[in-house]
Amino acid sequence: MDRETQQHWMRRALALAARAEGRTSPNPLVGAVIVRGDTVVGEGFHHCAGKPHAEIEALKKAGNRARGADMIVTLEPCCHQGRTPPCTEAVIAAGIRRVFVGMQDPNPLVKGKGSRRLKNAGIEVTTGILRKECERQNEVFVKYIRTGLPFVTLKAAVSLDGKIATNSGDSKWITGPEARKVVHQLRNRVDAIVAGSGTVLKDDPQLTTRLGKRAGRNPVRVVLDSQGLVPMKARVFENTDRDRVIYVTTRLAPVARLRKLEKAGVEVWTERAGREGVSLKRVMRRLAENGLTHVLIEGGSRLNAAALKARIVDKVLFFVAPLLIGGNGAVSVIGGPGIQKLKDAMHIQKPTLTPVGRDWMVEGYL
Ligand code: AOF
Ligand code: ZN
Repeated sequence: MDRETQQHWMRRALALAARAEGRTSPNPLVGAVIVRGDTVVGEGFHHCAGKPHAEIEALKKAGNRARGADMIVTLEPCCHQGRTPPCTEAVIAAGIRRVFVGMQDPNPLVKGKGSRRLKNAGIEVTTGILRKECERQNEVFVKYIRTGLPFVTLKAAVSLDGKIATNSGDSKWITGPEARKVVHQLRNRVDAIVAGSGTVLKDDPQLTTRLGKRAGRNPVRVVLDSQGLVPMKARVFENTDRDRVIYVTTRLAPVARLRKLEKAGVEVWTERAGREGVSLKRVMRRLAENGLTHVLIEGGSRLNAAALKARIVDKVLFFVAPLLIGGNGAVSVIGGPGIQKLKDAMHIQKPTLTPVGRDWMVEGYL
């Protein structure tokens, strides 16, 4: 199979995998295609953790036609018994002749061993087809499996002069409807959304996914409130029968209120109170341990500053509106003491700029 054909099928596998975006945590997104000559005889993707892997889905579709065929898969096939049996054995048993892999599995249980197992069984394995695209698609899984921490996206909506509200605190709306819709699409794909007490007290947000008629689901809501200032009636605490809500606080919070919140279906995490409230790193680790591997921070200037300082942020997603707000008292997107020297500024890697309605979306990595 020539390089171009391999890439063609890999693009198909990537597109299949993408269908489950936001639904597979803590597992990866994986797509697989089985071809004979130039016809697809089976294809599949991983739907959610605990369900069959992409390779198994594709093999099921292919049936007998898998014998002697080629498999194109975005991630190295697994060779371990996890929630499901090893894919390598199924691939071998089905008589697949060649396997084209997008990226090596960073999971130490599999890493390199999956491919080796296939090769030892006489299957030809080629790795690295559209590797960059495959790694990008699984950036959340890669971070999680390597560090035990979630992949963190910090989202903000700012004016051209970097403000998130006016002098008097008016913040609705800085960006237009198109940009706000993109935010709801993002909420639909992340596992958890984090806000601090400042934002919850000021804006009383719902932190839900609202995509109109189109189906979506709400991420887990996480409220950081080390001092216990957020009132029971805050909208983030609504619909706990449907959504998981985690309230992270410290011993500084009134115990009676915590019991009340728990009665109302809110999960209360009491963390150690450090000099600057709870340790964000600790909270992130705990979220990952709960299978929440993609976390969206929709904080105010204080949480944004704290998250950047704690170095938990992987990606920034700023919606920039062509507005000038001004005012010394108007809050800007990153609070705290900031830096003294420009050489200490954080550099955004691989920034991209995309127009969204009347606004721009600026994306990049830290
Ligand atoms: C998936 N889907 O399509 C592939 C995965 O606990 P398990 O059995 O679901 O195994 C999860 C691991 O399997 C995962 O961390 C990754 O290393 C490997 N491959 N996982 O969820 C798939 N191919
Ligand atoms: Zn597998």
